Amino acid sequence: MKHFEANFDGLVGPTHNYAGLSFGNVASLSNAKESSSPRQAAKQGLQKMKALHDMGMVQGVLAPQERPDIFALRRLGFSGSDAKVLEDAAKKAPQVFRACCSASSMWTANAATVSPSGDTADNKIHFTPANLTNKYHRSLEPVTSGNILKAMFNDEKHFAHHQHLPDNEHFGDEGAANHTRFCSEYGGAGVELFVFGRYAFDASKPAPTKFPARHTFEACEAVTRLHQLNDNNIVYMQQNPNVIDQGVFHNDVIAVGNQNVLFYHEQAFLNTQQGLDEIQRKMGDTQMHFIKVDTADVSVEEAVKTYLFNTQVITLPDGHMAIIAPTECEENERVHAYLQSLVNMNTPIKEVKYFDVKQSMRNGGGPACLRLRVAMTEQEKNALNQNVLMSEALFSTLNSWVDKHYRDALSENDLRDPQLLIESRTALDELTQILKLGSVYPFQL
Ligand code: SUG
Repeated sequence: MKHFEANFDGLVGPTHNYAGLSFGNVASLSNAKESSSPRQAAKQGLQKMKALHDMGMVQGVLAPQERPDIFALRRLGFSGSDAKVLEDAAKKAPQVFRACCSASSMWTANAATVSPSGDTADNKIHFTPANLTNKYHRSLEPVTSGNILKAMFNDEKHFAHHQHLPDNEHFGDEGAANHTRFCSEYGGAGVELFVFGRYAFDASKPAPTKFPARHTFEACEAVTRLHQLNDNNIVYMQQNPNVIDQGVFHNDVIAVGNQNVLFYHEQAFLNTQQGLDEIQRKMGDTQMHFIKVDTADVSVEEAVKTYLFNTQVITLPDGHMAIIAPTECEENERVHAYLQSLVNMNTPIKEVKYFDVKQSMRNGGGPACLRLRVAMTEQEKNALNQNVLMSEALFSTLNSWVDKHYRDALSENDLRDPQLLIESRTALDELTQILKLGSVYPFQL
C-alpha cells in the first residue's frame, strides 16, 4: 500500500491586506496599514505549491474565502445595498470592517485538525474545522472552511467531517498549527501531539500574562474524542506561557514535526522532558529524533522574526527529509548558519530549500502556516476531488486566474471599494468551477 503526506496550501485571496488584526502576532502588528500585493502574494504561494509538486510531493490547493464578508457585516447591523454596507461599516466601525476584509483563510494550518485513517477507530480520515474564536476576523472562517473541505474530501467511505467546536473561548481551537503527528509510516498508526496554550476550566494553571493563549486543553480533548483516537496515540503538551508572551501565538512558530522527527526550540514547551518521553514511549520501536535548538544558538526573538520553526519538514519520495524555509531564514546570519549545520547533523533532515513568501510573512504566516497536511493512502487520494491537486495545467490555469482577477496593490482605502467585492466574488465563482467545488460560499448559496 502506497501512503504519503499531502499538503493542501491556502490560495491567497483577492483582499490580502495588512490590517494589524492579530494582537500577540508580532508581524501582523508591526506591518499594520502597509500596502499589500494580493497578486504577488497569491503567486508566491503558487510557486511554493508548484515546487513541492515538482519535488514529487502530493500537493493540493485550498480555496480562499469570500471577503469582504458582507454577511458578517449585515449580522452586525449594517444594511442596504452591498455598497452601502461597505461604506457605512468602513466609516462607522473601521476596525470591525477591516476584520471582515481579511484574507486570513490563506493560513490553512488553521483551517482544521486532521487525523489520518491509521489513527482513528473507524479508519476514516477525520476533519474538524478550527473555530478560531480568539480573533474575530478568523472566527469568520470555520463554516466556509468546512464547506470547502467537504467539497474536496467528498467521499463518506473515507472521510469524516465534524462541525467546528462551540464558538466560545473555552474551546478555542486553532487547528493543525498546534497539532503534529509522528509515525514510522504515513499509512500506519501514529502518535498525535496536541499542543495547547492554557486550561480553560482551571484558572490556577500556568497561562501567559501579556498575549492571549488562543488554544485550550479542553478543545484538544474534544477533538481527540470526535476523531475517535485512543489514549495510546495521543500526547498533550502545553506551550511555555513565556514564549506566547514573546509572540509565539501558535506552536508551529516554535516547533515542527514529521514522521520520527521533532524539531523544536528548547523553550517551546512546559514539562518538555516528560512530553518527549511519552512520545517516545508511545512510538514504541520507532526511534524518535528530537532536534532541540538552544537559546544560545537561536533566541526566541530570532525564531519569531525568521520563522525557523514555521518550516515544513517533508519526506521526499526517495526517503530523505528536506526543510522548506522562508527566505527570512537565509537572510539572518545566525539562523542560516544553524540550518547549514542542521543538514550535516546525524538526523533524517538532509537539505534546506528557501522560498519567498514575504507577502504572507508580513502578516505572521510562514511556509508551514500556509499548508494543511493530510497523511493518506493512494486509495484515499484517489477518493478525493482530483481537481484540487496541483499539476502543470492547474498551475498555469491558476496563474492566469490570478492575473485576470487580482490587484497588484491594495491599501486600506481600497477595501471599501464596491468594485473589489464584485471582483472578489467573480474570481471565487470562477475558482469553484476550476476546482469543481460546487457552491461553497455564502454568496453562492
Ligand atoms: O492568525 N495573521 C494570522 C497568521 C496565522 C499564521 N498561522 C500559523 N502560525 N499556523 C493569525 O494571526 C494577520 C491579519 C492582519 O493583521 O491583517 C493574521 O490574521
